[in-house]
This record gives sequence, structure tokens and C-alpha cells, in this order.
Amino acid sequence: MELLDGKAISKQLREELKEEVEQMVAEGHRPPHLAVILVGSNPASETYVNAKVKACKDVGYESSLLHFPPEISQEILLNTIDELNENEDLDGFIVQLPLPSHIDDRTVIERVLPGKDVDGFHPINVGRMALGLDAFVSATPGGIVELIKRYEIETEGKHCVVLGRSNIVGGPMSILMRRNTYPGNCTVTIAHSRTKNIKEVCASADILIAAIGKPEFVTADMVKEGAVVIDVGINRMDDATRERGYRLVGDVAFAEVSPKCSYITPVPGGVGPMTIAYLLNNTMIAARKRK
Ligand code: L34
Repeated sequence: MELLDGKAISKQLREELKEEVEQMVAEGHRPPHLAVILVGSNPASETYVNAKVKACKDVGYESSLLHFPPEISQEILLNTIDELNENEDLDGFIVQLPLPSHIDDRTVIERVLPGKDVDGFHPINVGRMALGLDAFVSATPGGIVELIKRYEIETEGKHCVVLGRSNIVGGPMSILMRRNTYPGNCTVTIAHSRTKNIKEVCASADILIAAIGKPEFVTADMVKEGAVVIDVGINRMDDATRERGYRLVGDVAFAEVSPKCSYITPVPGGVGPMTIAYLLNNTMIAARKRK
């Protein structure tokens, strides 16, 4: 069993980006600039957003954090998005999810100009990605593809089971893995809460991507010997023995599953850091376009 070390690969990717920033700046251009909108104070969102801002700083990007109280109206949020869309000092921006329930995600996502949508959530980007056209690929699926690529994991002709059908992960992941390119060319099955024989379906996977949001859902009996397992879950479990009061658990029961795998991502240190690195990658793609 080999660990897919997202922490190490994200560092590699960030170092490459940092070199490109240095070159951009040496040529007289300004560095890439990412803005992050955070509404409210969901502790997990705060952790991720802070990590994104810090990652920008580390690679030499400009970043702006716009932090709004949870009761902000949808109208003010949309007006802010309009301003960021027009702001030429900014290459891209994201609105961290989840949003409070009085705000409609879809309306917010569709307000972001596709060219600045470095989260790749706008229907134009999702549609273009699905068609294999130039697009921002959202950061978690993009980061997973990058991880597979850098470990040179074979994907052609493999059976890839994607567990979960969310717009952010499961949906785009299934599309990327069936593309006629590398990584891709998989036979893809999407399994979800209504799938009848979910254990058998998972157990037939050569590549299993778990993004179902249920702690330790994937057990050893659901994994084929030699499978590649990508764990997208990041569930916070109360743990009084930890300083932070919780520990992170994936959607995969790592201790029992990992001995059966050829490759597996740890949680933390797997997909999470790749998500952040890939957001920086998308921001660089946006910045290159204005050079
Ligand atoms: N708009 N909303 C928008 N874009 C995104 O790309 C996200 N996502 C998901 C939630 N909402 C979003 C993220 O940023 C999930 N996500 C994310 C990003 C980073 C990490 C986890 C999820 C991450 O860094 N995880 C660390 C552990 C962090 C901790 O200590 O809690 C890890 O090693 O997995």
C-alpha cells in the first residue's frame, strides 16, 4: 500500500506556481490576485478559507478576504459579486460554501462571471468541462485528477466507482474519469444513497472515489484487493483527547481498508490540500489570460 500524499504533491504544485509568479513579476506584471467571500462563521469554512489565504501568501499571490456576517442579505452579497466581477485588479474569486439558508446558492453561483469563477461552479464552466472544452475545473475534482496524474496511476479501461453525486465533487469527478484522455478513459459507475447493491458495486471498483459525506462509510468488505481509494470525506468527530476537541475522519475506514489498497489518500493530508493547491492553479490560469 502506498499513500497518495496530497500534502507533498500540493507543496510541489505550489512551488511550481511560486516560480511562475516570480517570473511574472520579473516581467513587470502584477502577481495573481484571488478574493474569497466568506459568509458567517462556520468553523470548518473558516479553517479552509484561512488555509486558502495563507496558501496565496506562500506562493506570492495577492489575496482579499471579504468576511460578512451571517445575516447579510442576498442582495448585498450579489452586489458585492457584481463589484468583484468588474474589478480588474482581481483575477478570480470564490464564495465559500455552505451559505446561510436564506441565501440561494444557485443564484449566487450564477452571478459570478465564468471567467472569474476559479471554483468552476458556474454552469458555463461545468458544461464546458463536461464537453471537454477549456474551463475552470472545480478544485476538489481537479486536485484529485492532479494527484492521480502525479502518481502516474493507470486509469485507462479501469472501473471507477464514484460514491456520491454532488455538484461539487461526485458529479464532475464522474465526468472527468470518463474523458477520452489521461487521467480518464475509465468505465464509470456513480453510486449514491439510492443505489441498491452499494457494497457490491464498490467492491467491483478498481478506483473508488468516496465522496458521500458519511464518516467511515467504506469498510474493508467494500474494497477490492489492490484498489486505488480516494477519500474525499472530511468529517469532524468530537474527540476530547485532541487539543482542538475533534479529529478528522474520512468517508473510508482507513485502518481496515488501507491494507487492501494499492494506493489510498489519507485524511487529513490527502484531497484537502490538493483542493487548495488546485484553486491556486485555477487562479494562475485566470491570471495568465490577462498578461
Ligand atoms: N466555494 N466552497 C467553495 N469552494 C470550495 O473548494 C469548497 N471546499 C469544500 C467546502 N466548501 C467549498 C473546500 O475548500 C471543501 N473544501 C476544503 C478545502 C480544504 C480542506 C478541506 C476541505 C483542507 O485543507 N483539509 C485539510 C484539513 C483541514 C482541517 O484541519 O480541518 C486536510 O488535510 O484534509
